[in-house]
Amino acid sequence: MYSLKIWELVFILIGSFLLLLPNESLSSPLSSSDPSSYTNFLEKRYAEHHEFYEYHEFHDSNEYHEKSYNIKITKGPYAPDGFKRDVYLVNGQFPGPPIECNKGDVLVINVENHLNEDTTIHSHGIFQRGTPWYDGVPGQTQGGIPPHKKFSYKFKVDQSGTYWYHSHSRAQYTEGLLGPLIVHDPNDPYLHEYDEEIIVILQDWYHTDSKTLLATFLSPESEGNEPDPDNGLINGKNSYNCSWAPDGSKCNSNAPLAKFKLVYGKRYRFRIINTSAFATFIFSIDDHPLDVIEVEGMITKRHTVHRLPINIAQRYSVIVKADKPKKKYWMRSEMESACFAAPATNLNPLIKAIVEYEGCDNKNPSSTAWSDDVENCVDLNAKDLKPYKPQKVPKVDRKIEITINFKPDENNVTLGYINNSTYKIDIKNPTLYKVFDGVKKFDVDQNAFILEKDGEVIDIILKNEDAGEHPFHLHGHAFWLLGTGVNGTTLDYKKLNTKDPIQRDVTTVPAGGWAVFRFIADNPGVWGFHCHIEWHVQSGLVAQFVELPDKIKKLNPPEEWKALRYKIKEY
Ligand SMILES: [Cu+2]
Repeated sequence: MYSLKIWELVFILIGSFLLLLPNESLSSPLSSSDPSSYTNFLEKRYAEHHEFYEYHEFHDSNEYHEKSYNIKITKGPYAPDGFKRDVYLVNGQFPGPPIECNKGDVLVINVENHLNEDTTIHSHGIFQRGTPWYDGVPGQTQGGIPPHKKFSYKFKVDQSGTYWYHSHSRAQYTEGLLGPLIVHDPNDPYLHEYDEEIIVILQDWYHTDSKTLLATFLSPESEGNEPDPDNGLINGKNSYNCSWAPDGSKCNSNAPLAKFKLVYGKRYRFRIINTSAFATFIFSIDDHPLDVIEVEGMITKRHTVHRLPINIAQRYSVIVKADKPKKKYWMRSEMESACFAAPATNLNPLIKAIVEYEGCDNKNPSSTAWSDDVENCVDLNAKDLKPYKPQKVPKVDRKIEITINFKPDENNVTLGYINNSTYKIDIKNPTLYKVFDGVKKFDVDQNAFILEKDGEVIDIILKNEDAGEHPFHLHGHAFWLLGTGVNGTTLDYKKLNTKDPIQRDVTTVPAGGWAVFRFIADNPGVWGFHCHIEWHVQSGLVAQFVELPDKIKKLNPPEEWKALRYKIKEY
């Protein structure tokens, strides 16, 4: 029998203690500037069909549990699809590593900004109840984190599901400053209906930096046509036809695709996140049906689809059974380029990854795509999604009508308008600071809606006069999606679904159509409401809800946050 020597025991004790330390530093080759040393965390993690995190290691929900992450933001050369360019890296990784916690945890994100520009981190979909200063929106909830400075976000997470974090500063997230944020729930009703989890990050990808793209987009020459992506990625990977790249580019046409290894007989929860700047996708895995069980934090009744439309910033969890013949299959993320304003050239809109069973042969997939028709440029039909548990939807108190459109300004630059007002970011003096000062009126270009009554039930009636569709996102809340419509902006209030609507935080407002969102004004804060097409954020299709200002003023924001006011003067 093997007996422990005393020094071994000491090592084990120290080791166990280190394991118990909540501060999880995501290791990274930060000292290196060699791009080949950068890691793709998602791939590394799932290459060995790894046990997923500690989601089964839930602690007592009554105890205080803090989970903290250190993230270092840098910029460096990287070639996700074989085309080399400068990208943003989080801990030297692209896309950024997953941030995970359990429901009820306090999440701490310590950000080190190693860039020569300011940045922010927004935890998309997290309500920030009691901590509105940590929502990470420059101009609305905080001054940016200055170059080479640190800032910590610390907030309680009383929700669960699939989220993501991303910079909300300029268009940084479109160049890689993003990652998944997953909140596990010991009481998830589906917890025992899958064996492992797999995160799938879909994104569109540009070979030109966002500053250059924005300069063109926000000039008369673009006529409001958004820049089309050059490519798309799955978990930060794809290949590219380098004959399309400009002369002198550093480009390798044989960049590898993402791979997902499955074990026959296991059931997987795929958490799919569209982190694009512009593109909506239709996601599928050949021969494998997808059972939708979660929409942006809301657990739904199982609903089986073969092809899943997913617009920007939307998330779905689907359960996939690995019960098909042991071979390789294509995972497909079809970019809906039909929704683009200008036709894309030199773009392969079919983004693929490989799903392979353990022990299958080495041949490339020869599987064929599902043939189900999916309507272009609209969401998965909300009528097919039902909350897992029945909910009572409160009656409306106040209706806020918002009309959106695009038109040229006095310089002939096409901008986005919310009720005829294009948003101008106040980078020096963001709204939440003003609220603490007692400011009650905001400039017209702040597109601020003030919600003063605690518990008031608000309906946003969004009318889209534009010929394109817009995925709208509300911060600080999930809203009940009461309905959407195409063919005109008039709607019949009596036909809205107030019986069993889903709640989510991003919905596509169809081209020339409408959508109605309901939420309860019970979360003191300044909450952004904007189209999540990043080019439209930059062209002013942004509003904000100043919610319960009297209650905001009773909160105690941290000194570190106060110090960020006026720090960033130019944007
Ligand atoms: Cu938009």
